[in-house]
Amino acid sequence: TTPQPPHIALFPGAGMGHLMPFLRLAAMLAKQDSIVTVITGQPTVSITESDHISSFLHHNPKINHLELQLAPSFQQADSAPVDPFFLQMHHINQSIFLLHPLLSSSSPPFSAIFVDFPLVAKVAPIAKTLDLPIYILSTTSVAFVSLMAYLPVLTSNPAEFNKNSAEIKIPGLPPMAMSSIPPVFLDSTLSEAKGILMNTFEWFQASTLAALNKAKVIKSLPPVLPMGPLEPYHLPHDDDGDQYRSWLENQPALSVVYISFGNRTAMSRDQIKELEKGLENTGWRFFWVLKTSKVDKDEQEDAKHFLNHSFLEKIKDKGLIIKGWVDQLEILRHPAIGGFLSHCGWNSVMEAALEGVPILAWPQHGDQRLNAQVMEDAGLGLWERNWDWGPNVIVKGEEIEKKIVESS
Ligand code: BUP
Repeated sequence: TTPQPPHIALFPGAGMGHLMPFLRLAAMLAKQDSIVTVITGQPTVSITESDHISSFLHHNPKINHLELQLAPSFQQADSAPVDPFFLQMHHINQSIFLLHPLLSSSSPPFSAIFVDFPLVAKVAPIAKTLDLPIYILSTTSVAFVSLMAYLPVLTSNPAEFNKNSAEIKIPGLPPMAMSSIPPVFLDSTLSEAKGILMNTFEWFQASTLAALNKAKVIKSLPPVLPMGPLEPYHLPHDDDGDQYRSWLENQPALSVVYISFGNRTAMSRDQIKELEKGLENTGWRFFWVLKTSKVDKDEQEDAKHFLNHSFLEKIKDKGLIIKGWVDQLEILRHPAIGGFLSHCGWNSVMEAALEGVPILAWPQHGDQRLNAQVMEDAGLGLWERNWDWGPNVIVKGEEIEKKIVESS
């Protein structure tokens, strides 16, 4: 008898930055003749996520889909405004009791489950009762995984951990500013997994990888396996992209700066004005993916209402501003693109590395500052450390202009 192919469950958390690497891995596994089932929390936060899931499944009919219907009893802990994507991670975790019946009733039975790291703590006990090996697919850099692994060690040792000190030292990483440590995701359950699959490649983060795998950070960590950049899948073009495709076709080689801060970073009106000024003064051509709210459902106004009329007049053929989803990888791959002003979401860093596009980093929160440092250390670009985000922090147009010119 021929052996049964393995049946792999893939379980991403919330946001496109988490969904995309899981779907890339799903497509890679399906090509290797595994049976693949993607599990998603429903409803999703953004329209982009639900549209993308539908389109992906439509064009990959061999891949199965299970929906984890989020429990209606879920209550938000307090009424303070919370990032809707973090809230969704919490919501999925609160509804995790629904996962057991989904996993246990599958035919053929599952051979392994690959989960997003914010979900591991809750999925691990369920996987254990089903005797199902659990792996993490990391959506971030090895440096950030090191931090996640090491922080519980630090915090459990008050002699070493002093919140007032400016720096912490983690094996395999340069000393790190205390301020770069994000307060979320800090859970020691990474060691529950059989392996941590990384969307990275060996030399991009060689010393950090070596430190982790030689147990220099913590002893109980499973193998950390670089397998990136994850191979992109292709979905047929939709007509929405025709405008920017033909615009790109008309630009000289390496003449355009691509500007995007990911799918969940909204820019304030004041900061938009400064970025306009900076771009106008550089004289560079640019392709700007503009987001003014965290979740696409909340985007209402047309881009032009946010932008200065004279700016739009002046940049006319030199700049393109798109509000809405674009095919970022296709853009980075285009010969007209010469640079990338990026928030350094990890997928974006890997996509730029894959396509050889230099980055000017403008990270905001979470893992992005650490990713920016990794990106700069690997020689892929520059990070201006003083640039920040927030209601009271505005990076001036002159500074943006100076750095774009300097990094080009
Ligand atoms: Br915006 C945008 N088109 O218009 P990151 C993003 N992407 O293809 P983030 C598009 O989404 P989190 C768009 O190529 C990358 O694969 C992009 O992931 C793609 O950042 C992904 O770069 C975005 O990790 O993710 O969105 O901040 O914070 O959820 O990790």
